[in-house]
Amino acid sequence: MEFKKTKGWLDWYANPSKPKFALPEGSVDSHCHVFGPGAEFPFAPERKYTPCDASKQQLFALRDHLGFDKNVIVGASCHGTDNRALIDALIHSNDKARGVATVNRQITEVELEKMHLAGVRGVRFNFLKRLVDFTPKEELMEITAKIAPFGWHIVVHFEGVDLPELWDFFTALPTKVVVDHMGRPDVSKGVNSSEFRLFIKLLNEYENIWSKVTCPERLSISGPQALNGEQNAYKDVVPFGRYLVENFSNRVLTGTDWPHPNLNNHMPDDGLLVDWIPHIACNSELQRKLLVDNPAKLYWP
Ligand code: 0GY
Repeated sequence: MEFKKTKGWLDWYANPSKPKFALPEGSVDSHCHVFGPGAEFPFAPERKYTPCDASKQQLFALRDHLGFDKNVIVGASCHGTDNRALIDALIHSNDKARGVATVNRQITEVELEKMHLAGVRGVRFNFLKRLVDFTPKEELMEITAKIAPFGWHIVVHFEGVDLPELWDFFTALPTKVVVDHMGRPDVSKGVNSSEFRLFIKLLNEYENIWSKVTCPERLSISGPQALNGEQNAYKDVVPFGRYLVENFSNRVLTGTDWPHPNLNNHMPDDGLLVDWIPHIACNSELQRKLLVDNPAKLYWP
């Protein structure tokens, strides 16, 4: 099937730089996606955007170029609850990828078992209206009850402003819960804003809740340019990432978010994203936890 990309779609960066930061051995890119290819794995009819293709081979080549050892592939919303592209990438990864799937209440134990064998270790609940249609909380709780016996976790994706209304739901989840992109704060409000403080309170009060320290390119207002003559890109997101890495060092993950769906002002050089990591994890112990030990606990125990 031929797909026409969403108007204004930005394709992933073709020739990323080689990072200056040498990732520790065994590092995991804990948030990335595959898109199709559409001709082989068609995008879902209910999708809210149509991306460019981004195949498993291209993802694995990026992994090797940047110096990662493994990937955690998150089923992208353009595939809806069709996990075939994700499973295909997992089973061709030579045990170097684990997955986070999207499922609905019809999912059966047999299907979950097959997914587990392929390397799926979690499901994602997406609360962004521009990405998915609304799913009732009781359906999400039914899914939770089905996946919990497999030892899977739940990845939640929401905007920072929506945390107050989602608080009761998140804190009732019995599994480990991994929050995407630091809870997507509005970085212009600063780390001391009531919005980000509420997210910190969530992590302080619930030890089963983890955070991905990801997507500076998405959250940044200052952008990829060097600021004030200094060399680090996405500098305005650093205080958020550093706070989480230093205060919750055993419950943070990071990753590229390649192929970066729905960015509309620039497409990041993935090499620069790797070079952002030592600004949020400032010593080798924090770097090892963020990149190696923590993902190993969740995905390769
Ligand atoms: C991300 C962010 C986005 C998209 C998705 O599944 C998705 O389509 O997650 C977004 O548009 O902000 O995590 O890749």
